[in-house]
Amino acid sequence: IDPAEHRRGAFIVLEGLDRSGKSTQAKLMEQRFVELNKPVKGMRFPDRTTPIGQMIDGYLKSKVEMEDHAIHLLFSANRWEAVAKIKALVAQGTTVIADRFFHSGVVYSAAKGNPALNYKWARAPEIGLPRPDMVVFLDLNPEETARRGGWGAEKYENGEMQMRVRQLFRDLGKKDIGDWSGEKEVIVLDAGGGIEEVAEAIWELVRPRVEAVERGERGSLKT
Ligand code: Z5A
Ligand code: MG
Repeated sequence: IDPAEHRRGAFIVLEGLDRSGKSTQAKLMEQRFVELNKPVKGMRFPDRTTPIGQMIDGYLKSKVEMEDHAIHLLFSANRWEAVAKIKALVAQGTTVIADRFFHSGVVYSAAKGNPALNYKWARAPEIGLPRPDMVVFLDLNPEETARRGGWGAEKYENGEMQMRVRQLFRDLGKKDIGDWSGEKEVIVLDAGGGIEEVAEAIWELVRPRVEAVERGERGSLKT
């Protein structure tokens, strides 16, 4: 391949409350790339398949108790162990779609209300992770996500926690990433419509960003 022709892949993240439709939408987005003949790889966090991921799984299922900072660092470590893979995929031109990434890590820990674990502390172990080209927060009223199947079985799946998480994500929708580009930390998208409708709205946001990456306008993956 001519190096001038070789473009990196994009790194796209879907965030949202529990049951907001992240996994459903990540799959549908992946299919769009496949249909367009663009290489794509889906990933999810926590990745419960690794030894660290299994410890996280035990915590989320309330099989083991863990100190707030300790579990926070495990969630972060679970991302760090995937960094080499993400970078390699993106460098070879494959777009990576992640179902949650570090914004979940920071927001969920900060939402616990532990005075010893504020937003700044929670952000620190995430510094240096690849920065997504776009983070879309699927915004939905927690009362609605609760009506969808399976809610309520895991840690954090209670109304009060979900309300705080939603507020913190909405705040990130107003926060600049801080590199003068004017981009926000996350793009808040109303995810209350039907599955196809939401998929279309996500694609309208993601497609131009992916095309900018393909034209080389966004340079290499930032941290
Ligand atoms: N967590 C953390 O604390 N720190 C971290 O660093 C990370 C995570 C990465 C587990 O996450 C917990 O870990 C989570 C955050 C915390 N705690 N909470 N809450 P997870 O990613 O493993 O689990 P989840 O994503 O929260 O839950 P989920 O069940 O996978 O939800 P989802 O992927 O967003 O939803 P879904 O499976 O696509 O859809 C749920 C159902 O709704 C399903 O039946 C769909 O068919 C239906 N659905 C989807 N879209 C629609 C629409 N548009 N209309 C109607 N019905 C729909
Ligand atoms: Mg999911």
